[in-house]
Amino acid sequence: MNLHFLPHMSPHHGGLPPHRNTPAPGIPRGGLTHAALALGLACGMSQAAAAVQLITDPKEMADSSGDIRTVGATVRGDFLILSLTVDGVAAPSVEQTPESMANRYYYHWLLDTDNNPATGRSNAEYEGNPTGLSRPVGSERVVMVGWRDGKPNGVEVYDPLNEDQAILSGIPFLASGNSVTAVVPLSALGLARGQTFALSAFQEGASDGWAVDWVESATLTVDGPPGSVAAVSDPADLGDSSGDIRNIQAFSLGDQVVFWMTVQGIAAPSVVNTPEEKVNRYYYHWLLDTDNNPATGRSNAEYEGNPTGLARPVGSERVLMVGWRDGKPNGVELYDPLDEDTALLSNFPFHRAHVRPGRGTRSGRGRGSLPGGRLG
Ligand SMILES: [Ca+2]
Ligand SMILES: [Ca+2]
Ligand SMILES: [Ca+2]
Ligand SMILES: [Ca+2]
Repeated sequence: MNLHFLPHMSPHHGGLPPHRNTPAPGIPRGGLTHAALALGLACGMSQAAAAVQLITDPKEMADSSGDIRTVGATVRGDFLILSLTVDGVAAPSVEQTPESMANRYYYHWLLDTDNNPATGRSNAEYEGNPTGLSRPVGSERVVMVGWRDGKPNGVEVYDPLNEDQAILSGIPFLASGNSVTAVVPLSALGLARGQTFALSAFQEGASDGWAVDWVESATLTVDGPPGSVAAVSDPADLGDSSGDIRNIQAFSLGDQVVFWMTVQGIAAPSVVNTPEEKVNRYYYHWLLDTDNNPATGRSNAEYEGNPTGLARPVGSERVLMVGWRDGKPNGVELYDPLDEDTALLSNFPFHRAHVRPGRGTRSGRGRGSLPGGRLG
């Protein structure tokens, strides 16, 4: 589930699901972590606009794809946007990988969040061999996007001193042409606005005897216009332990808009995650008042004849819906709420990011099945 897409028009609407679940009060929600759900729309994405390029790196790898050439980062509100450009194709199909090479690429951004090479995991050496970098970092966080056999293979944030426990998995990323871009909440990185950190990266893939492409580092400040992100918070007020909206955010990324939602419990739970007396059926809607005029479009001041009690109602021209039923997507559409039966777009990709509450393991995913000792 990645973001390299151009949404397609769908002439037929799959039939909108009912727009409400009747919640029952009184379910305790102690001990729950929150989960996020994000989605992006691409319309001729311009990667150059997405992130500032900070680091350049030569061509070194034997594979025609995956050789890091630039690394970039930019801040949008509470998110860090990380990018890489490579030779060839960032996330190639199996056919695009030369026969003598392996379709298995692991991109890593290294974040030295205290800007101190003496703390965290150093990239001055790897598996006992010096990397030869002139400006090594000591990383406190790694953001990894793995790609294997033409599909995502481990997309995570982790502490490199505790690799077996992902801090956040399933983060939104976009692989498009020669670039890959990831969207990570600053909170998962332990970064605060105004602070300085160092950034580096490497790509280790299965080609050419697990050759590694190291890059030098750059130092940057966590800034960027906070006003470029719109954010709204909401209290817990539903009976189900999952699906209760906590926060919505949206920001532009190149030619895309990324919509982000965090909920109580799990955004897209499996059937077993839903309490027995509840229904595994969730419909998330982002309402877009595209002319910023509550008097036009569909008002959310009332719903089915009842006032909603909102202090700042909108009049929506567009609704983005992600439906989830029985542990699977169930209606992923953009529509005009005054003409609900016609989807303007359908089945655009969305991501489900999970904060892991306890001990999660990366074994068997991502680099977990590298030859012994590769993880150091
Ligand atoms: Ca390179
Ligand atoms: Ca450090
Ligand atoms: Ca290099
Ligand atoms: Ca309007």
